[in-house]
Parts: sequence; structure tokens; C-alpha cells
Amino acid sequence: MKGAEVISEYLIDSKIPYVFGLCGHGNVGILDTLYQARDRITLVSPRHEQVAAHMADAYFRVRHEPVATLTSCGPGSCNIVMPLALALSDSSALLAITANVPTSQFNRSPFQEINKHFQADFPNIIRPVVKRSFQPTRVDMLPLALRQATTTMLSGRPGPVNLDVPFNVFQEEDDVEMPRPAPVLNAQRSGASPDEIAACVDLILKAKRPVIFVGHGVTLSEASRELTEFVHRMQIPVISSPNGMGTLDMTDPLSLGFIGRNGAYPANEAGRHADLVIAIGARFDDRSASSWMPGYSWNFPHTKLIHVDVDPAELGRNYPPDIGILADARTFLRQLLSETEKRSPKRDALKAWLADIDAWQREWEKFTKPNFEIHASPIRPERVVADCQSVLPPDAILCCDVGVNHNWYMQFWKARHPQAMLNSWGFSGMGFGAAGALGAKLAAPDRPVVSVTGDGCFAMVPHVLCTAVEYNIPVVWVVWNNFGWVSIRDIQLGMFGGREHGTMFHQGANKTPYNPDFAAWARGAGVEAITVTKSQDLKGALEHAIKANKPYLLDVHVDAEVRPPSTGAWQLPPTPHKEPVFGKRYLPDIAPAK
Ligand SMILES: Cc1ncc(C[n+]2csc(CCOP(=O)(O)OP(=O)(O)O)c2C)c(N)n1
Ligand SMILES: [Mg+2]
Repeated sequence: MKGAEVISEYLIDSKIPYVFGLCGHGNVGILDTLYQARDRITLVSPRHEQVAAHMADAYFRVRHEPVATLTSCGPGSCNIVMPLALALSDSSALLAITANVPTSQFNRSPFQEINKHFQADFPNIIRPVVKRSFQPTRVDMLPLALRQATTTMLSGRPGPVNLDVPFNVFQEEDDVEMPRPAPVLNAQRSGASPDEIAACVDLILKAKRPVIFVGHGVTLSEASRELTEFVHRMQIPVISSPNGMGTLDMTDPLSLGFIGRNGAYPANEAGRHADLVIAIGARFDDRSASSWMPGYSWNFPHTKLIHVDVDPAELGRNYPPDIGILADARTFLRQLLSETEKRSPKRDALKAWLADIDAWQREWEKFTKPNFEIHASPIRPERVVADCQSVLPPDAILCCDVGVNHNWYMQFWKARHPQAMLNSWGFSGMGFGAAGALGAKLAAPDRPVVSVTGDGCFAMVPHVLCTAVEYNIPVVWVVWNNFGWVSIRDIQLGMFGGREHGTMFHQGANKTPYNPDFAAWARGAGVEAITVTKSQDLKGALEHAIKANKPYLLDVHVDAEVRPPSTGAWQLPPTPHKEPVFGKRYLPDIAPAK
């Protein structure tokens, strides 16, 4: 077989239905092979490599099955560095196949070789942003590289992996045996020891103010059912990181939402008053920990911590746990379920705690609700979230982008199912929401897919419109148009005496707000579109766009002067942080909780 055939047959054997790829002289060899195999594996070719990788990332998040990207040598592959960093920091698997120069030309500086320090050195560019990079330089190296690459991508904490293939390796032939496909995600699960589980349950039954903090690990291990059962049995409230959202239906009274500066007040109150936190597949990054300043979101070590993760690097990274457990989230929850079943716990001890939680939820509701009912032009942010919530069916997929628009969704969106709210969280790469929606829709063709994307984010990847038309991918883009990079503008205004520089979109000396006419832009690409400036029109426009079942863009003019209310804090040392707008820091006695 030709090397390119070994690769494409392996992808097909691995039930990978798509390659999201962009051409270049380096990869024409495998493009021709994919042509021969086109009834068994589909090539989707977006207009920018960044989009290809965001699409693959979102596809995985929806289905928990990976696809491959294909890029050429040099610049084409350099364009996927950002989306791979994004996928790595959010534990999303994809196989990034990159092409390289022919091995016989290594070190001669052929067209597009990177060789300042080592021959065909693309793996060194990509190394920090993938779990592993493989560079097979002969066809007989492909079987092992393919098997190891796909196994690495899906095992433990999933993530992107690179297969870098010199031009001749696609073309040359050898007599090789096809490798076995890698085990699917979650085929192999780790668990806690019986002693660890007994110790956890001892702590849980002793706790008077316990809270569970769930992250992407719970989503990835598909532990929603077990989480829900455990939470209902034990009556322990749940705080969620963005990528853990929906593992417990967020309309459940025990769901407290997100924590941190842009979190919900009940979550921060519960986090800072808890005597025990059970963190499962969550990693206490700065944004979900109020930059680790005690008293805003958490109070470790005063609060006891059980921390469970499949990645040893996350256990104790920021807060040394009282019990650290290296285990898969679903296995751990099943083990807790069987141990607590044996001990038949009485939950009356939590009555006072649940009453506090209920009071915080009511205070938050009373504070925020009136703003959700205001009609205005430009539209208030709350209205956009509220109308999306009321129009989107529970199984719809929301693909979020980056910026203040996302902050509003983190604070107020109620995800009903896991894998239905996709967030660029760890790396916050702009364009993920607008581009990822295409991959999400290919992963779930029967479900509505809506991307909420900032005007700044969308303008980074506007060619997603072309791809939606070329491949008839009916996604709806809601462009949150506030005429600027407003999340960054707000940081400027807050920290630097109210001065704005380089963060709003202006035209001319008198600084008239400027943006392209996004709806006209979309129409120019063949996508139906409408501009919405009055809140009264938004709901109907969104309903219409979803019903149309074709690519659709709503250019929604949103008020840039209404800010999400902070309920925790965030700090960029050495600049000072701000106190929460709603709620306040709580510092318990220094002594750890008994
Ligand atoms: C690729 C990339 N470039 C820059 C940033 C820094 N950044 C974070 S949010 C943001 C502004 C986003 O603007 P927009 O999409 O309009 O969202 P808004 O905050 O206005 O809602 C920028 C520039 C980033 N996260 N990613
Ligand atoms: Mg904006």
C-alpha cells in the first residue's frame, strides 16, 4: 500500500467519518487517496486551517468520537497551532495530520521547510500544544505511529495528537500490516481504591456544608447519570465549570451554576462557606477560583478538599487536597454510589445548609431577574441570553465564543444536557464558537446548533460562511455586536483611569462606531441574515432562523455599557482586583475546618 492509503484506511477502520482539511503541495498525495476513498470518508475543506481544527475540536466535544484534520507543510500547519492549544487546554481529542517536505530534501531548505535547528522541524513548533507528535519517515513506520497516535489521543485525559508526514511517505509503497484501531474514549477506566472510597464517604457523611465542583472530566467520562443520582441521594449542591455544565441539568434546584468573578452568586457563596469540596474532573483555574485569593470563591485549606482527576498533574496543582484520587470520574461516582448505598446515610444534617443555599438562590434571582425583562435598543445582554434560553430546544447545541458575550452565558445559561454547551475555556481562542459550530452540526445533524459569537470573534473567521454554504451546514450565528473588543475595553476602563485605546471599532477622527454590515456580509456569501436592533424582534428572528434549517446569521446589536455583575474576583498581579458587585468576600477563622 501507499503510505497515504495506510493512513486513510486506518482512519476508515477507526470509524473516523471526516477529514477537515486544507490543501497545499505537501498533502496532495493523500488528497488523491481521499478522493479514491471519498464514499467512505468525507473531506470537508474550510477556508482556513484554524477553522478546520476548531471544527474537529467541537465535533469531538459533541460526540466524544474524534476526527482528523489535514494541513500542508509550513504555513498551513502553522495555522493550527492556536486551535490545537485550545483543544489541549480543554482536553479535546483530534488527530492533526500535517504534511512535511520529502525526507530526501531534509536540511536543504526546500520550499516551506523549518530547519533552523533541526530538519523538518514542524514537530518542535507543535510540541507544546499536543499530547505527542509523531513523525514517521518511512511507510513501514506508519502502522505503529498511527496506533500510538490514536491511542494517546483518547487515553487518560484526551487531547490533540500530531502525525507529521513527509511528502514521500504519502507516495511510497510498502508491504505493511494494518494496525488495530485504538480503544475508543473511556474504554479503559481507572478507579479509586476501596480505602480511598471509604475515607471519602467518611468525610462526606461528616460534612455539614458539602459542595461538589464538576468540570470537563465529568462530561468526558460521561458520568451525568451517576452524578445526578449521587447528588439527589446525598442532597449535595453542585457548582460547575463551563465545560462541566449540563452534567447535572442546570434547572435542578441543586445546580448552583458557575463560580468565580463571572460566576453565579449562590455558587460563590456556597464555595466560600463550604466545609467540604468534592472536585471531580475540575482543575481550579484562576477564573473558577477568583485567582486563588481566599474568601471570594473558595477557602482552602480551611475547607477540606477531595480532588479526583485522571490527570495527576491537576491533583494539587493549586490546592493540595486532603484526599487526592487519580481516577476516572464515572468510576469514582459509581464507587461512591455503592459505598453510600451500603451505609444508608440520613441527610437531615444538611437542612441548614440547603436553607442557606435556597436563600442565596432567591437573593440572586431577585437581583438579576428584573434586568431580564427589560426591552431596549441596543439590546440588553440579559435579553439575548433569555431569548436564546426560551427559543432553543433543550437538546440544542450552543457553541460559545470568547469575550464579554461568553461571560454572560457562563453566568446565566442553563445547560440541560452534557455536551450541549461548548466553551473555549482554558485557552479562550477567538473564533472557536463561530467555527466550532460547523463541526458541532456535522456531529449532530438532527439538533439545532447555535453559535453565539462576538463581533470581534466573528470577524476573525468570517469565511465560516463560505464553508456553511459549500457543504450546506445549517448553523445559526448570533453575532453579539457591541462594536468592539468590549471584554478587553472593560478591563482597560477599570484599570487605567477610564482610558480606551485599541479596543473599540471606530471610523475616522471623530470616532464613529464602525463595523461591517454583518448581515450584508453574510448575504454576500449566500447566507440568509438579518440585523436585529430592537429586543422585541430578537425572539422571533431567532425562532425563524432555527426553523429555516439553513445557514443563518443574526447581527444583534447589544449594549456595550451593561456589564455582567461580578460575584467573585479576578486578578492580574500586580494590578489590584475589584471587590464583587454582588456578594462579598468571606474569610473564616484561619484554623482548618474540623
Ligand atoms: C485569538 C485571540 N486573540 C485575542 C484574544 C484576546 N481577547 C479576549 S476577548 C477579546 C475581545 C473579544 O471581542 P468580541 O468577540 O467582540 O467579544 P466581546 O468581548 O465584545 O463580547 C480579545 C481580543 C483572544 N482571546 N484570542
Ligand atoms: Mg464585541
